[in-house]
Order: sequence, then structure tokens, then C-alpha cells
Amino acid sequence: MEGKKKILFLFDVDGTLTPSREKITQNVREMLESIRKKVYIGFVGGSDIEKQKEQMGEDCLGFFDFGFPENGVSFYEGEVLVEQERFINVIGEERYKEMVNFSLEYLSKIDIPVKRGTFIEYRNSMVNISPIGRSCSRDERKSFKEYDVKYRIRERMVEELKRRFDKYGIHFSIGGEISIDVFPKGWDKTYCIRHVHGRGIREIYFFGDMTHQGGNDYEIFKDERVKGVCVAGPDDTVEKVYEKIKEIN
Ligand code: M1P
Repeated sequence: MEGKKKILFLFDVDGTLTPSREKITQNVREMLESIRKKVYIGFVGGSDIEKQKEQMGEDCLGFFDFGFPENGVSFYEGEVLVEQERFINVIGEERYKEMVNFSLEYLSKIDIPVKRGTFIEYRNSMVNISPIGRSCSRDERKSFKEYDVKYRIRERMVEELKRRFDKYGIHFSIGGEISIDVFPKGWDKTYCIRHVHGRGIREIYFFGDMTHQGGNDYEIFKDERVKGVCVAGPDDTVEKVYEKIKEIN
């Protein structure tokens, strides 16, 4: 830890370090490389580590001091997996099944222009529900995103899911462009903060694009243990990071 400030610059992935579900640019990699000499760096995203490697490179774990795939429910220090919790152990099979059955029925009743496959994706730490289906093409994804802004498909589904399953302590939030993230309450991005305590970090700056209420960066952005910075995409992240680095120098 010598030579570096005990400050963590923590980044959301989609829409912050990379365009949604796309690859990191050289510009962002260079920014990370340069600031890592001064501060600690980490990433936190809803996706699992395999997807994050596709986006940020096979070497991404070694590239960051801390990696928090699946909101930090999996925790890596460099390349070492330190901890991993599982969604199903907390929710239980019966409640999970009830939520899946309800969601499939709900999805079968909504009329949207295109439906593809993988409407519900089961992950270690969360479930991801997508009205169009995760196997849609890039163009279909883009069209759904626009359609969703206009007709509030995900927002309305989240309202309904909350009404029914809040009692089970399940949290629903709009993730990226085509889906809804589902996890136990408290397993939003604030989950990852517990891992850095005790590792000498004194301050955390969080950079994220979905910081509005209902967005999946909202909870950590508002958390009092964190200084939140709202960004409008990877280029804006680079700009704002350099501004912050100047301020703390
Ligand atoms: O990291 C943001 C989100 O990225 C994906 O969302 P979508 O496919 O809807 O753009 C998902 O991996 C989601 O879980 C994640 O929160």
C-alpha cells in the first residue's frame, strides 16, 4: 500500500467504463493505468466475471486492485477470489420459484414488438429478467431500449414485482438497457463496500451512470460512505476522473 493514497476509485462497468455490453476502449484503459499509480482502483457491476472479462479483457482482474462482479457478491482481490455468496441460499427455492412463475406469466402477457430468448437468467448472486430476452441482437437491444423509454415496460414490471415480492426481502432494479436485476435487499452495489473495510482504504469515490432513483447505481451513489460522481458514458468518466485526481493531489 506504500506510495499510494488510501483512496479507492470504484467504477461501475456498463455505461461507465464501457458502453453497455461493449468493450473497453484504449483511452479508458490508459486512464486506469495512469491513476492506479496514485490511488486504488476497483470495478463493480451486475454482470458475472465472465461477461466482465469479455468487456474489459481477460486480464481485467489483475488490472484492478479490487473486482466486484455481481455487485460484489463475488469478491476478488487482484486475481484471487476471496468470497462468494449465492442468491438461492438466501431466498430459498420456494420463493424463488414463485417469483419466476409470476415473471414468466407477466412476460407472456406483455405485447412488445420483438421477443427473443433467455427471458430469465439465473446467476450466482442475482436473477436477471429481460422482457425482450437476453439473446436479442445489438439492433434489437437498441430498439427495445427506445421502446422501453416510451412505454415504461421495465418500470411497470418492477412496480408489480415490488408489490408482490417486497415481503420476501427481494429487491428489483432496472439494470442496463434490456433487463431488470433481482437480488436480496442489500445486495445492490453497496454490498461491495464491506470488502474494502479493513483493507486500509479511507475514502471511496464511486463513478456511475445509472445514479437516478431506480437505477442500479442509485444506492451506492447515495451511500454516505462513498463520494458519488455521476457520469454520462466512458469519455465523461475519463474527464471526471482526471478532475478528481487533480482535486485530491
Ligand atoms: O451492468 C449493468 C447491467 O448490464 C446488463 O444489463 P442489460 O443487458 O439490460 O444492458 C446486465 O448484466 C445487468 O445485470 C447489469 O446490471
